[in-house]
Amino acid sequence: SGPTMMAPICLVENQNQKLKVNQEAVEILDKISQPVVVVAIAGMYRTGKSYLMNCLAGQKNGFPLGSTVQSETKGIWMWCTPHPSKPGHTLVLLDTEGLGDVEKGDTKNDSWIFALAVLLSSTFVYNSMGTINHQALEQLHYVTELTELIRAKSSSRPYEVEDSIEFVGFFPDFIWIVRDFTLELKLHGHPITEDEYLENAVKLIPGKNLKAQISNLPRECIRNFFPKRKCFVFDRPTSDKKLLAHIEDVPEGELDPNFREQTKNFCSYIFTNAKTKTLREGIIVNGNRLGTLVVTYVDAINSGSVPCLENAVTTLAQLENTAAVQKAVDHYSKQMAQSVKLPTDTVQELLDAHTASEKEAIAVFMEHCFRDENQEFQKMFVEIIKNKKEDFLLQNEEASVKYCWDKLNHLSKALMENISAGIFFVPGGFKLYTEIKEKIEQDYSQVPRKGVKANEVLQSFLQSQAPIENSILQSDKALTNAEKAIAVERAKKEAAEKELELLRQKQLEQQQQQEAQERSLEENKCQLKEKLEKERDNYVREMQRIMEHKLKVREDLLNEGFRKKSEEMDAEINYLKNIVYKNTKNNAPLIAQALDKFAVEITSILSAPAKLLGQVVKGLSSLFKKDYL
Ligand SMILES: *[C@@H]1O[C@H](CO)[C@@H](O)[C@H](O)[C@H]1NC(C)=O
Ligand SMILES: CC(=O)N[C@H]1CO[C@H](CO)[C@@H](O)[C@@H]1O
Repeated sequence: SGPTMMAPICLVENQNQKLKVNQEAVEILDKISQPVVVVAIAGMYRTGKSYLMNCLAGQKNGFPLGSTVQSETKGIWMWCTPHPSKPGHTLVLLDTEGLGDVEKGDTKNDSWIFALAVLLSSTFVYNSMGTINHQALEQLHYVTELTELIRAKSSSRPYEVEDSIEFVGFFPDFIWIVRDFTLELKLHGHPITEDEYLENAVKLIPGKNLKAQISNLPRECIRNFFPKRKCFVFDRPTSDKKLLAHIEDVPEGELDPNFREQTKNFCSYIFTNAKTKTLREGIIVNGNRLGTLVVTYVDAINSGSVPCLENAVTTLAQLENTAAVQKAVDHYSKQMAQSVKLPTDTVQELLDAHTASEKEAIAVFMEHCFRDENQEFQKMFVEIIKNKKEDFLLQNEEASVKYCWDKLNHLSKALMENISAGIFFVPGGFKLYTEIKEKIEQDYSQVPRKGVKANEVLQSFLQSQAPIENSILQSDKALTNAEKAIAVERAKKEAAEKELELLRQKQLEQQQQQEAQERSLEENKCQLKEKLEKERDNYVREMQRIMEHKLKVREDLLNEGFRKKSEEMDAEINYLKNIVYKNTKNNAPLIAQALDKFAVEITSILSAPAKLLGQVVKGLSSLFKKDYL
């Protein structure tokens, strides 16, 4: 759902040398399930960036402006609005307040604020005054610190590549806004575009001296980390200094027309081009995830460690995969409840419903899970579903036993009473008893939907009758000893046949269960394979993108005459090439390996003995005995 915020709220406070997440702001984010487009604006204080934020939010008042913010909290301010041109998306505006403002105290933690804004945004706007010159680049020294403040991976890399190699994979698009721009857009006398102006400004300065190296550092960082760069220059909004200090109160019409036009262009560029925030490999960030990211990163910073994208993704995955398991299990239970009525006629009928429900549930799990390392969550899911299935089988048996028992109880009531009354202990009593017993069996066979335990319950009943049946036989004076012997033999034979039949039924059911288990395994494997391939393709695509960017940077350096610098990039490029090669379709035994390992583990989960099954009828014969004999 979309948010409605009347005013910005502090998201991360930077005070008393500590960063603190504002819980209230996180709660706002938690409620946003829509994907977010996150635009952060950074820049030295009093560069009028709040005015831009207000325009992006479609309001004039909101982000406190530089001239009135002396008492405002340093840190990151947040404003969420429904995206004006992307339906179903939320635009999250982040304003880094007080960067480089010594009056607001310690500026050391400013680097963290800058790093956080980079990590959280999908478009990063840097706002500066005048021109892009040496001083402006120096003020952007924060970018040079990013390699120390941010990590992509938690584990270390091979020595020849920096961790920052993957920054381009998750860093935001970069926009440089130059305010109060008074120069002409010209290079060597030729008109140039704003973008060309920026590109020219971040060209490296030749020379090996320290001064050149220091000047080049922010330039190199911008070129390396931000593949997509854009520049906007703005005229002075008004020449009236008094108006300038209260620009939020100045009627639109009194502002410089060029400035108004430039602001409009900038906003419409953002609305059309600013991307949905993704972490990497296509993991889309919604408001809820953004909130988790803020908390995870700030926790890392405050605990003295470096915020790491990989760890943040792991944290997110833990949370969301737990929820994915729950959603999938709920779906299974719901489907089962809808598709079968217990007791079912056969075990197969229940297993078929299980297979169909499980297939859907796996799809629900796959839809919501990501980065399920070692398939830990899927294994958890498989085990829960297995237990649920066994519960259903058990309930099915219980329902059948109860139903059959009730029916048989009812059908044999008069017989039992007559036995107690001694009616059959007369000459010819055995024949009479046998006829009535057979009638009961026949009536019982006519009862519909007795369920899976129909035969077993009957058998149990017949067994419980055997002793009394035998005493009726033995005391029947109408029969000769030979006839009695034949009757005993026949009873034994019938009992043995029924036992055999039950055994066959059990074996069939076991086989059906085995087959259902194999179907579970196959379905889990099949959907996992699809998921792993998709994740692998996303990964390869991302690595390719990073590689393309590196190749471009390398080529630019070569064209600008920095041969040595360009050659220094070869290690990184080869490293990426190798990753892409290893993961490309036909060269990837990795997925096959993962699937094999998964199959072994799942088989052992699925074939673990069920705890209670098969125990239901065992206690039943004693029930018959207790109640009737
Ligand atoms: C039980 O005994 C009564 C009277 O002796 C008889 O009418 C009835 O048919 C008998 N029923 C059964 C099921 O044995
Ligand atoms: C969160 C953080 O990095 N805080 C640091 C802010 O700067 C002071 C030093 O000025 C450090 O002591 C804090 O750890």
